[in-house]
Amino acid sequence: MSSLRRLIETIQKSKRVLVGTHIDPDCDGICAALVCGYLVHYYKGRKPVLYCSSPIPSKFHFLMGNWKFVRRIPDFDLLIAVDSAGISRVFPHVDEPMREGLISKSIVNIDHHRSNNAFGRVSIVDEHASSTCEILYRIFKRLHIKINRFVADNLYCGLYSDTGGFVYPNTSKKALKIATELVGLGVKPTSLVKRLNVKTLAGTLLLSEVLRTIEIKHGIGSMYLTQKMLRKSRGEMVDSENFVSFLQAIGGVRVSLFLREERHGTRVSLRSDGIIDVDRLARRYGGGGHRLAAGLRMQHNITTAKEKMFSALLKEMRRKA
Ligand SMILES: [Mn+2]
Repeated sequence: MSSLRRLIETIQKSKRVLVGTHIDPDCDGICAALVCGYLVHYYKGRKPVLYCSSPIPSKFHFLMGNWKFVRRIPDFDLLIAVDSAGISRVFPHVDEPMREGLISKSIVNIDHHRSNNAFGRVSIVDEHASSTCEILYRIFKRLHIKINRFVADNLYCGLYSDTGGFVYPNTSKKALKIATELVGLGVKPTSLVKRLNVKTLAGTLLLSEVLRTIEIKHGIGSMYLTQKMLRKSRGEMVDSENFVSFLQAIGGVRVSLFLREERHGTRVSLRSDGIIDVDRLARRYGGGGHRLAAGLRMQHNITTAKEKMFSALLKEMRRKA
């Protein structure tokens, strides 16, 4: 049986469906969850619960229509995990025995991360897809489900943001063709993109603090964000989601390292122009992502994390050279 048939059968058989996206959700993760919510409603005539362990950043609220996400795990018998390379991305804060219990339920896994280990009973993973929304578009097409404006807007936003506005190397002919079709269905790119890219003054002041920390050595650009900067600028962590692109845009920077101080350790974002595979490196530290963009978390403080990551990146670059 095809995985699509199994997907539909599983949805129809289940009583309580939970659609879960990953911690620190990005636009693709949120939009994919909303589109999946619509899909489940289409087959069951009843809305599933949407779940995310983090709050949904307010700039994405306009995409949600009359949907909302819960942060407490409700009782469920089917989980559809979207845009999540592993189950711990959906349930990061639960302890091992509890996670085992959650995993024992029926799971559908829809994702495009290369580090996805095909968990779940039904696994629809395509690492060559630009975004999880691209995979969902194909699912809608194959099932001949009409794409209404709500779905079209969400698919477009997922595609747009995971391709960095149709400029990253994952901007394939397929992705552009889908975008064209979505515009044909009524999507208004100008107004959607304006809302997606809107900045707050506090977030912009935070950026100016972070940019001051830039250091470039041996083709590796690094910068960091501390809790103190957050307080000073009154910005929020979510404001810094795309900061690393400023670093990677600097001429001569081949690899970027962006460190963010969290309550218990450091969050690390990595970008590469192709000289090294940052997904492979991130996986060594329990993280992952894509070949040119990946992330991980370390228990160390920002200074130690920076030293460790810098030398790991340098070693990797010298090995490739
Ligand atoms: Mn994605």
